[in-house]
Amino acid sequence: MLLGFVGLPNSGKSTMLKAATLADVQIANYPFTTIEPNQAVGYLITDCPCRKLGVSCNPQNSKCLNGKRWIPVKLLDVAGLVPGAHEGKGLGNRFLDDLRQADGLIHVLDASGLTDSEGKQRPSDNLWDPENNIKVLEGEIDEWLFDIIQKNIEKVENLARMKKIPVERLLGEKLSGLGINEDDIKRASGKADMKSREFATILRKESKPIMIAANKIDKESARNNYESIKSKRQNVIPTSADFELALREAAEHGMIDYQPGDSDFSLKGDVNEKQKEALEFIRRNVLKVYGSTGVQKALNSMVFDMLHYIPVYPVASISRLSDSKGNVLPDVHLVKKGTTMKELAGKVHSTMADKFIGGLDLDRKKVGADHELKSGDVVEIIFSK
Ligand SMILES: Nc1nc2c(ncn2[C@@H]2O[C@H](COP(=O)(O)OP(=O)(O)O)[C@@H](O)[C@H]2O)c(=O)[nH]1
Ligand SMILES: [Mg+2]
Repeated sequence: MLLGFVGLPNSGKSTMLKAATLADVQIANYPFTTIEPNQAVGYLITDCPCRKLGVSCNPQNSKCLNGKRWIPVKLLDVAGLVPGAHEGKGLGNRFLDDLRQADGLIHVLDASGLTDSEGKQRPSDNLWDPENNIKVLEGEIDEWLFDIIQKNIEKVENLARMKKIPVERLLGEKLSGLGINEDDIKRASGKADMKSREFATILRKESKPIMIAANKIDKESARNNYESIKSKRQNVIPTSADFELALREAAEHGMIDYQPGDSDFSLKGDVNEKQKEALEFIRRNVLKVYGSTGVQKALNSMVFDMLHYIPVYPVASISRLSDSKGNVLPDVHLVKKGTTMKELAGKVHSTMADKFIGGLDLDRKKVGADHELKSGDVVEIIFSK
C-alpha cells in the first residue's frame, strides 16, 4: 500500500507528511522490506479487536495503543507537480514516475487561496481560487495517460486483431505498470472511445483515486473555498497540517494527551500561558469547528472508503487468538473488501494456498473458501499438513 501526497508548491505536503509520520511507535516486524528516500511510514488507526474480545494483544506487524490498532502504510512525497509536468516541466518525469507507483493520491490543496498554482504568495485582497489547482492536478494526470494511450493504441489494436484477443486485455497489459488493469479499461471503454480525452479521464478516476485535503483550513479564507469545493466534489476533507504537527509535537513533549484523529486534547504537565493560548486557538478554530485536524481522517478515508480496504486479523489458533508462538492478535492484514477466506490464506502464506482447507471464525464455526471477510474479522486459517 503506497499513498502519494501530491500538490502544488507550498500547499503543505511536507508539513502533512511530517505530521503523519511523527509518531513514536515501535513495531517488531515491519511489513516493508524497503523504504525509498522519498517515502516515509504513516499509520492508519482503527479499533483493535482486543477491546471487544477483552484480551491484551501482542502486535507484531503493527501497534496497539489504548485499544486502537496502528497499521503502517507507506507514504510517498510526490514532488514536482507544476502546470506542464506531463511535458517534463519542473520535475515532470520524477512526478510521473511517483504517480505510477501510488495506489491512491492525497491532493494537499492550499484551500486558503494564499498561494497560486505556481506556489507564489497572493495578496489577501486578491486571493487565488484553489479550484484551479484541482484542475491542474487532474489535467496533468489526464494528459499523461492520454499521451501514453495515443502512443500505443494503434499498435495494440493491430496486435489484438492479429492475435484475435480483446483490445482491452492487451491495453491492460501495456498499462499494468501504471496500476491500470483490464477491468479498469473495460469499464472505461463502455463509457467513452479509447482514443478520446474523456477515456483518459475515466481511467484516471478508476485507477488513481484522488482525495482532496483542503489544507490550511485554519485560515479564515479557507472556509468558503472548502464549502464551495465540497458542494461540487466528493472525497474532500478539511485539514490543518500545521495544527496536526503542533498537536503531535505537544503530545510528544508531554504537554497534552492527544492521539491523531482525536476531536480534542487535554492539557497535562508544564504548559506556559503562551503555549496554552496557542493550543486553545487550535481547539477553537479547527477541532471544535471540523471535529479534528483532518490529517488522520484523510489517511483512513483514503484506504478504507476510497480504496475499499478492510483490516483483518488471521491467527494460528482461534481458541487462543494467537500465532504459534502465543502472540495474541499478532498481525493485521489490509485486504480489499470482498476478499475471501482462501484469498486471505494465499496472502498470509503464499506457498500454502494449495494446502488450504478452510477457516474458523470467532464462534469456532467452520467457514469455506468463498467466505467473504468483514472489517475487523479475526479468523483461523486451516491448512493440511
Ligand atoms: N496556516 C497553515 N499553514 C500551513 C499549513 N500546512 C502548511 N502550512 C505552511 O505552508 C508553507 C508551505 O508548507 P510546506 O509543507 O513546505 O509545503 P510543500 O511545498 O507543499 O511541501 C509553510 O510555511 C507551512 O508552515 C496549514 O495547515 N495551515
Ligand atoms: Mg515540500
